[in-house]
Amino acid sequence: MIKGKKILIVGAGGFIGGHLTNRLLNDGNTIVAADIKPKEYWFQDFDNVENHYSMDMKDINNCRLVTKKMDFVFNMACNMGGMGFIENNKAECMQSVLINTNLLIACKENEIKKYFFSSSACAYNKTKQQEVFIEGLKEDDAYPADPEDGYGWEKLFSERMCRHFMEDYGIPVRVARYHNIYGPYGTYDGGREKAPAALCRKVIMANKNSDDKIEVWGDGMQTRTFLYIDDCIEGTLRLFESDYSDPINIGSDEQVSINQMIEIIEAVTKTKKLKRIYQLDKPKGVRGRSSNNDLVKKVLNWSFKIKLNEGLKKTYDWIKEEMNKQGTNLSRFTKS
Ligand code: GKE
Repeated sequence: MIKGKKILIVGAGGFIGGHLTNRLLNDGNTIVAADIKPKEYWFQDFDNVENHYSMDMKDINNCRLVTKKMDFVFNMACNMGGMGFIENNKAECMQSVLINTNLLIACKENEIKKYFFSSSACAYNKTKQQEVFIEGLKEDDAYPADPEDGYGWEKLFSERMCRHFMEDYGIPVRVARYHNIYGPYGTYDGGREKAPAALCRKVIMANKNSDDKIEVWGDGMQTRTFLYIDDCIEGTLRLFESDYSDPINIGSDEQVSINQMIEIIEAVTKTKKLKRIYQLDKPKGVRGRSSNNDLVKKVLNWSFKIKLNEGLKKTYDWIKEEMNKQGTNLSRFTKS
C-alpha cells in the first residue's frame, strides 16, 4: 500500500482521477490535485487536498509548479471521451501529448521518484480488431503501429515518450492500457460518455418516459471488455507498486457485445425488453476489442473482481440519482 507519500494527481477532476484521489487520500497520502476543469465540473472534490482548479497542464509552467517536492506523479489527464467524442475531435485529443510531454520534463527537473501514465486500448493496431469476437489483445499487438486515429496515436506516442524518459533520464514509469473503464462519478451525457453510461442513461429515460425503445449506435454486435472503476484503481495501484515498466492491459475477461450489455442492464434493473433502434451512421469504433490478461495476471497477480451485472447496477443507480437531481438539464458535470 502506498502511504505517507506526496502525490500529484493530474486530471483529478475527471472520472478515474477522482476515484484515484479518494483511494490514495484514504490510504494516508498527501495529495495535490490538478485539472483543467473549473471546480464545478470536478466529479469528486475533497477538502483535505490541495486542489488546483482550471489548471491547464499543457502549460509547462503549471507542470513545473505542481510537481515541486512531489514523490509520485499520476498523469490521468487527457481530453477524451467515448467514440462520439474521439471520432469527431482528433486534433483536440492529440493535443494531450503536451500534457504528458511537459509533465515528464517537469518531473525530470523536479526529480520525481515514479511516474504513471494512463494509456488506452485505443493504442492497439486497428487491423487486429476487425472481427466481432477476437482473441484478447496482447500487449505486443500495439505494433506494427496502426492505432485509433487521433486519440490512439497520442496514447501510443506518449507511451513511448515515457519509455524514453525512463531509458535516458532514469525516471521509473508505469503505463496502463485501460479497457473501457466505467462506474459512478463519470460522464453520462453531453457527448463524451462511453457506452456503459450512455446505455444506462437511455434505459433510465425509457423507464421514466414509459418508452418501449432505445437508440443504439451501430448494429449492437460490436464487442468490448469493460472494467469497473474499483477494479481499475486496484489494478493501477498494484501496477504502480510493481517493478513492471512496459505498457500493460488493465481490463476484464468479460467480453460482451453491446446487445449483451443492454440485456444485462435490462435484467439488473428489471426493465422489460426494449426495442432496439440501431443507428448505423453513428460512431462505432473498432468491431471487436477485448483485453488479454495473461501478462497482468502473471506480473501483478491481479484480476478483475466486479462482474458487469454488479458494476452496471451500481452505475445505473448512480446515474439515475444524478438525473433525478438534474431534471431535464444536462448533468452538472457536463461542460457543454
Ligand atoms: N458512446 C456510446 N454511446 N457508444 C455506443 C452507444 C451510445 O449511445 N450505443 C452503442 N455504442 C457503441 C459504440 O458505437 C461502440 O461501438 C461501442 O458502443 C463502445 O463505444 P464507447 O464506449 O464509446 O467507446 P470504445 O470502446 O469504442 O472506445 C473507447 O475505448 C476506451 C478504451 O478501451 C474510447 O472512446 C476511449 O474512451 C477509451 O480509451
